[in-house]
Amino acid sequence: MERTFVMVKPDGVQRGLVGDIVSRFERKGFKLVGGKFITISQELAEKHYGEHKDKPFFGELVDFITSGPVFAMVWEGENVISAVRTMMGATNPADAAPGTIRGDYGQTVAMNIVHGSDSKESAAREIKLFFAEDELISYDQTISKWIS
Ligand code: DAT
Ligand code: MG
Repeated sequence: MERTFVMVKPDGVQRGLVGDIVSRFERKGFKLVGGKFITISQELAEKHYGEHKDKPFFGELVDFITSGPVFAMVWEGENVISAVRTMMGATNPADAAPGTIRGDYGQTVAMNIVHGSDSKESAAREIKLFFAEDELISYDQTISKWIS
């Protein structure tokens, strides 16, 4: 079963949106297999956003993501990587559809509330960056046969 890395960013935590965001993925039927409330170090931020290191906004991005605690999670489910991206909405909340997390709650690209892996490769990389193997919990849900 596919897994993805999701994180409520410092703005989402400050605005009290952790519960709403977790609830959206729960109601979709995805399974939470890991979660931790942490403040990201400079080093971890630079690794996580390594693909953007040459972009003009890289410094601002690293400052923002380390500016307060985040809620990091791993979610599991059928096509969960692309489904989470769809549920998050476009990178710039100004372009994100109503009903998506960014479309419902965000205004600017610098504070777009939530992160989700964009491919199988980045999901594997990001999960490993934030979670040790024994922090991911395998368990059965009796409801799962009615979901996928
Ligand atoms: P996403 O988070 O949708 O995967 P991304 O990987 O292209 O988007 O960019 C990572 C984050 O960087 C994004 O969530 C917000 C920030 N960002 C992207 N483009 C930006 C820009 N033009 N100005 C400021 N921040 C930007
Ligand atoms: Mg990205």
